[in-house]
Amino acid sequence: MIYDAASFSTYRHDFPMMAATNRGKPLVFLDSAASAQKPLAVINAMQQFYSQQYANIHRGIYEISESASHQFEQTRETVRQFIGAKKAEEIIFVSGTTAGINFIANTLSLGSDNRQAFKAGDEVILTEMEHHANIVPWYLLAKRIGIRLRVVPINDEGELDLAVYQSFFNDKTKLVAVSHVSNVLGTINPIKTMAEMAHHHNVPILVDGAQAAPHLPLNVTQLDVDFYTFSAHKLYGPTGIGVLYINERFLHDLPPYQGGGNMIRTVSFDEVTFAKPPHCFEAGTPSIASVIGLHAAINYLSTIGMDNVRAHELELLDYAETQLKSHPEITIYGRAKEKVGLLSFTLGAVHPHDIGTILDHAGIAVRAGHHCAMPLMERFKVPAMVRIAFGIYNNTADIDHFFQACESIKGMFQ
Ligand code: ALA
Repeated sequence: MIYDAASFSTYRHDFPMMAATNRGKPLVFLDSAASAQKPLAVINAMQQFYSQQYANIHRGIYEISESASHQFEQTRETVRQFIGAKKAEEIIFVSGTTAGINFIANTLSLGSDNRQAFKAGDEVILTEMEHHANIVPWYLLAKRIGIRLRVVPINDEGELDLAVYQSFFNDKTKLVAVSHVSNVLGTINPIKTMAEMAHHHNVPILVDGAQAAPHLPLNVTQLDVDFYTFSAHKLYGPTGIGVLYINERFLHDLPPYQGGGNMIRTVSFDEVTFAKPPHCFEAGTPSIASVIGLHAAINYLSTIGMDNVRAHELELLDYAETQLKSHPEITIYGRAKEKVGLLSFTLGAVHPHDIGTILDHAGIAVRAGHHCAMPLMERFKVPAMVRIAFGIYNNTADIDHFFQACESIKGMFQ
């Protein structure tokens, strides 16, 4: 299907929240990077599962449990296709991106038969544009074990300095952990190139895909990454569920992350033997209905086509950037050549929280604050920014509402 703006606009009607109000005004939702709204397809799939098909999985020997297990495992296969993984067992269900990154930080910090545990002096390469979810787990390891964090700087456009990245590799480098897309700048990082450079030095790469999976066609095999993680709730799916892709070259090499039911073969007080991946990494009853909801979200997006999602968001970004020309008082942070559809900004000397509050009263939902990226705020020497972020339901009228509200903000503070 080739992108066509007019037919794309009908997707907005699939989202009941597009008819909601905010502070008594029609909702203008420009905060999809925080969490996306849900289409009826997702809401109905979860409601149907809970009301007609609900049972625990991988345990029951009755029909509805077998059917729930089947749907759960079918979702694994659907995720595999969606992200271009080679095998379904490379897909691990976790509670979200944060859990996926903590999973890798914790399992790599333990050793295995074939791999040394992280030790004092080992280095992990991060970047200046990371979300706290891809900083704090490594900071905790730095405090606990004494690993060293190397931070790749960005230029004023919000692009990584790859020469510095290249220069960081040495025999102490144990991992690269980088976001695919910055949640603040919208920059799309050159993951394939970064993975090639890391692998040249025999270093694995973990990618935080939270802000990429909802916006870009993905192929983890082509990107040749070792670990890739994202959340369902930004992908028009439910909260509390996400995906951790573990490349098969690591699948049998990581120790179990959490112990419990569902991840074992045999248990005695003297010895435990474990299930094969992916099940050995999924202890306890998972968020089954959320996995069903994720399945519906991916089916929904696949019907639209991720190329079309990308085309739509680029069109909105282009429209917003054209409007910006008549708003010189708005400073945009993040002018990378490759971006997704979001804009972070400040407006004159008005505090971003004031802007967020005024927009809120106009019915417009945006994020204002440090965006869980305090080092990036420091890099741009601002305490906070306002961010507008587009989803498949947004249209140019939403952007017009936003700029009209900016006019009134200017009026108030002049
Ligand atoms: N990480 C999400 C955001 O950027 C919550 O808003």
